[in-house]
Amino acid sequence: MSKLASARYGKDNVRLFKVHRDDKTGIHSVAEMTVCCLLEGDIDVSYTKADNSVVVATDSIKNTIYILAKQHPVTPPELFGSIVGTHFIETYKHIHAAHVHIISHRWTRMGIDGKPHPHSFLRDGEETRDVQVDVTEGKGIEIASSITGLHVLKSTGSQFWGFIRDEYTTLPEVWDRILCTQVAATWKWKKYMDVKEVEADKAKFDNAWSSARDIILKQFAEDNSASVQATMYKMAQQILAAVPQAQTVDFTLPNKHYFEVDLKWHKGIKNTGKDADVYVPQSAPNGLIKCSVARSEKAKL
Ligand code: AZA
Repeated sequence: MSKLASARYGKDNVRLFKVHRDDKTGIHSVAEMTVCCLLEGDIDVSYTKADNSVVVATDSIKNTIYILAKQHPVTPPELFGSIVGTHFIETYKHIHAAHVHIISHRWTRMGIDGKPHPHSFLRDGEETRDVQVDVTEGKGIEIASSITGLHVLKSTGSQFWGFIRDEYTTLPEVWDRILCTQVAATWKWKKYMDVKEVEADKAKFDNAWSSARDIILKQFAEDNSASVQATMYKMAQQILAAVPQAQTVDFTLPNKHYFEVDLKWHKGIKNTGKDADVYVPQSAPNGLIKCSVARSEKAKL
C-alpha cells in the first residue's frame, strides 16, 4: 500500500522583465527576474485519481505572474512574491499554500562621462538577489532574502593555522594566503500576517539587502581572517545587528583554493612561501563552510 505523502507543483523558470519609465525625468528603471511558483492544497486526486479538475494549469500560473507584474510593482521582490503567493491562495479555495522563489538578475545603471545614464544598464557579475516567499492560508507570509553568487577574492589578510594535525594531515599552516569564495547569504524575516504588512515594510527590504552586501564586502576585505568560519560568523553577527527584523542569518561559503606552484625544478625558480606570486586556481575539490546565526534568547527580549 502507498499514499501520497506530499505534493506541490507549478511553473519554474518564468522569465520576466519590467521597465519603469518616469515620463517627467526620462529616467528608466528595469528589473529582470526568474520566478518559480509552486502550489499546495487539495490536489491529491490529480496524482492519485488522474482527476485534473483540481489543477490550475502551470500555463495559467505563468500567465498570472505576467498579469500581476503588469498590475503591481515587481520590486522589491519580497513584496511581489507576497502578492503572487497571496493571489493563488485567495483565488482558489482548494489551494492552501504558495511557494514563490524569485531570482533578481543584475542590471546596474551605466555611468557615462561620470553621470548615471537614464536608460542604459550593464550586467556587472552573475551575483543575484533571491527571495523565497511562502504564503500559507491562515498562517501568514514567511520571507527569506538572499545574496547569491557574490564572487570575492583577497590576495592577503587571510590565515589558517592551529587546526588538528594528525596522521591524516598534509595541509601546512599558513599565516598569509589567498582567500576566495562565492557568497550565499540568507536572512529570514519575522512572519508577516498579510500583503499589507509586507507593503508597510517595503523600504526595509532594499535597505537590508544593501546593508548586508556592504557588511559582507567590508568584513571580507578588512578582517584579518583566521578562517572562513570566523569571518562568516562576524558577517552574520553584523547583519543581525543592522537588520533588526531579521531572525536568522545563514551563510554558505565555498573555500575556493588557490595553490602555490613549486617551480624550483626550472632553474631553481623560487615560487613558494614569501616568494609565491604564481598560483593554480583549483576548480575541485573545495571546502564548503556553512552556518546559521540566530539572536540569543537575551537579545530577543
Ligand atoms: N577553514 C578554512 O578557512 N580553511 C581551511 C579549512 C577550514 O575549515 N580546512 N582547510 N582549509
